[in-house]
Amino acid sequence: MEITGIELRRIAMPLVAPFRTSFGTETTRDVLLVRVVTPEAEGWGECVAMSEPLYSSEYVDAAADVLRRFLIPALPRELDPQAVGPALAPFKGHRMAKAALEAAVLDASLRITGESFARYLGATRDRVPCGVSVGIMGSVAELLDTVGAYVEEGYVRVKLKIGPGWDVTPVRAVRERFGEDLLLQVDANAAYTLADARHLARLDDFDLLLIEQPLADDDLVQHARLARSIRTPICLDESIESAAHAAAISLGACSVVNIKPGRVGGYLEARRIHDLCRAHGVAVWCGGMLETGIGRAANVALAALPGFTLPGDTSASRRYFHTDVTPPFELDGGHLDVPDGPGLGVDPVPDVLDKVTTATEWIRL
Ligand code: SMG
Ligand code: MG
Repeated sequence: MEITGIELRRIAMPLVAPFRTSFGTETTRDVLLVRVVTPEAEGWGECVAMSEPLYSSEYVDAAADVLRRFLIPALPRELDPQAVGPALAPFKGHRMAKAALEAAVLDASLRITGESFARYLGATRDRVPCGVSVGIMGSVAELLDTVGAYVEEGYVRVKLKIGPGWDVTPVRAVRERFGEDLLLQVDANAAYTLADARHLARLDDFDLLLIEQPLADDDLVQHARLARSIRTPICLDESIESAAHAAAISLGACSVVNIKPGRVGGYLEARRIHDLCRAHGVAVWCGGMLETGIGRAANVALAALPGFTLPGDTSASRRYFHTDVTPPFELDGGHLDVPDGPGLGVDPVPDVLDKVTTATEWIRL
């Protein structure tokens, strides 16, 4: 099956509430969608790059540029998901852009064969338990209200974004209010240095599941040192961009890995990291990048693999958007159902998609 063309579509998705992390505040999700068209089916991929290079070096304009200039021209015309990674490998980095293109090819291909993402990836469950990621707030009172509402909705695990000046106090307040049974973890998005080790050790009192990415992306050796001086397990996010990086586990730099398909260059590499971690008895969970229903469908499929033993940042559509571009993912007893239709198993709603579209570009192959 030949690919006839590829559409790059930019959409602007206002968030239900601003999402503040240690590196910035998102109010509208600026998303690049990739649509791969063949005579028999089309497939969608969502690029998780943010509008500014603050989470990682990637950003949406750069992703669109590298796709049109290098990645799409190098893509084999024959629709073959396994061939995408090797064809794009000569181009360094740009993993989020590569992941979106590979996902769109994979979706088109699976829609033709009738297989779901979940089945193709090796999922063993038809629903996945969901956590929620809670941004930095203006006050502890506001944080407690927000967390309370999510707990009420049924989320089985809460992750608090932390940073210098917003760490021990909010974590203690949430632990005291919601008790020992709440599964609780924190994410620093690389906001600390090893000089903060004693301060971070104060979080050991709160029985956290893990602390995610406390130090800089390239501080693998420092993470290994930190791991020896705090009891809270360290989970890496930004640091792990490939299965090769996941070998950081053997350095003692982390004992848990957050797998985000965009960050690692695609769902196939994400599955390789899952397999590697599983073979070493390392827990993994599926991260989130404020995806629309398109990226969420694929993430939920990935999260249904057997090694994903911790709840992921795979929240319901309404946690992010008033109107999602697909029919909404809804929480049911703290879980999301894994789509089982061909490919992603969900389709964008054309009217909604058109309303949020800010630009489209058609690249004929
Ligand atoms: O998709 O629910 C979500 C967001 C989860 O906290 C989340 N993502 O570092 O893990 C992370 C952040 C990255 C995105 S922040 C804008
Ligand atoms: Mg993170």
